[in-house]
Amino acid sequence: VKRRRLSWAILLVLASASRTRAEEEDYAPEPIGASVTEQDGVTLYEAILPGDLVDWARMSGGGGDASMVLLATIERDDASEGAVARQVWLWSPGGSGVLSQVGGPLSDAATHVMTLPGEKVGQARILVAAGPSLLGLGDHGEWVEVFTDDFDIFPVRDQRGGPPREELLLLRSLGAVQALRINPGDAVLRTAWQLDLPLMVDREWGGLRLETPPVSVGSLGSDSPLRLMVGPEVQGMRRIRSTLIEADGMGAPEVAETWNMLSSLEEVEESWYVEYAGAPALVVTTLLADKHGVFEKKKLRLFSLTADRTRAGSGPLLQTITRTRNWYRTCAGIADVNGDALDDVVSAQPKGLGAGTLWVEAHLGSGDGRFASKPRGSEIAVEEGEVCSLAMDVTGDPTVDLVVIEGGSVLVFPLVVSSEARAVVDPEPRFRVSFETLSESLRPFDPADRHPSRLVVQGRTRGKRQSVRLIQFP
Ligand SMILES: [Ca+2]
Ligand SMILES: [Ca+2]
Repeated sequence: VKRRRLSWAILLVLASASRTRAEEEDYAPEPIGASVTEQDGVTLYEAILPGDLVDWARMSGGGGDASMVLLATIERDDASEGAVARQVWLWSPGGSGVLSQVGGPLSDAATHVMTLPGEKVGQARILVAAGPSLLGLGDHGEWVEVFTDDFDIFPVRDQRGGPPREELLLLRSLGAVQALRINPGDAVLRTAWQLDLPLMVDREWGGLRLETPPVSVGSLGSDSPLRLMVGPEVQGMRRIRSTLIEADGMGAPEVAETWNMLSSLEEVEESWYVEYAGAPALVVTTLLADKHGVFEKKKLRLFSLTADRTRAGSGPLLQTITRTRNWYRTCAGIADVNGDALDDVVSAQPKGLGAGTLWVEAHLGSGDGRFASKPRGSEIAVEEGEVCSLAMDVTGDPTVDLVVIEGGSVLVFPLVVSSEARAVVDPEPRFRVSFETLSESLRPFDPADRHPSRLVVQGRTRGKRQSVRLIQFP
């Protein structure tokens, strides 16, 4: 780090000597590697990669110290040489941080990395999805196919975008979801169970494209049954189908179809599966389907997901209009902000035509599926706070926090939990962690039952290197 600072210092002197040069020429690419620093009141772990990050996964280690497995492109001088190769890296952020290569180069068919606990305690397997193949490391560090499917394979994340439960490897492919585990007898990957999923037809591209709706894992603790949510699938602009899958142990999972009904012809813009009042629920934002007013504001709805054989669809528990114009993104989550042990719905909404501020609103639940007539609200000065999350607890209290990306900074606003308060968050963030650049991605590093979760963001360094950052808030 010292050497880097020194070289930056030299470069800064050079820069001031020749001010006409473009700023991007002033910084040489930083060395590949890992570092740990204290910055802006947080502990910041950073890995600098030679190529672009494609995917990452958390890997549990012995003693509770988790590592991160990264899949990145390989920097090449000769870009015309066909497919860009990819490389897996193992990053152990603890101590001063170690970044090491795993296995040999992969083709650009490699799109995802995943991990699965190994046979021994503290051991894990690193797996790479490349089209319909799952690759694992052979005895000599070479990538070998350990599993194959009929269609391309994708890992399933939890509903916050974080790591799912660890005992099974959950994979989604076209029209199916399956759970793999390592067979204790011969250490071979076997399918524990497989379920067919609905197929949706997408006509957007002039032809027919078959798609499987998104699959996510519920963020209940490891002592609860595994729950997966498939959807939402909107049918005929009024009804929303979600498929709930519950798997207890290794046996065949139970499947329940749930239906919800929008009160008018609406198009679903954003959706989040949540746990509300101890049961699975769905939050969506919508816009009117028949008229697209330029200044139309997004609608917010909360539905409970209950099995429904009639398929009529239950109406929303909560329906409200946001302060956000139709072209901005919002975020929503569940928390108890008045401390009555009943869940409330919180959402963050970019406000105004230019989204110059963020309106944070809480609807207080009264326990019988109803809500207080008047919501709580706070207006905070966040410029274009579109990339936000209300799904993670990063401060450890363990209420979810409002985490927002504003330019190159991560802002954390813990929710105000009080029976009397009118505000939902304080006007100033408790943390403001600033970087050279930040991508539009906020994901938790730790599983949902761990409080606090560390936060994963990515961006570019001054020397334009790919940087992956793990932020640990005190
Ligand atoms: Ca409450
Ligand atoms: Ca918190």
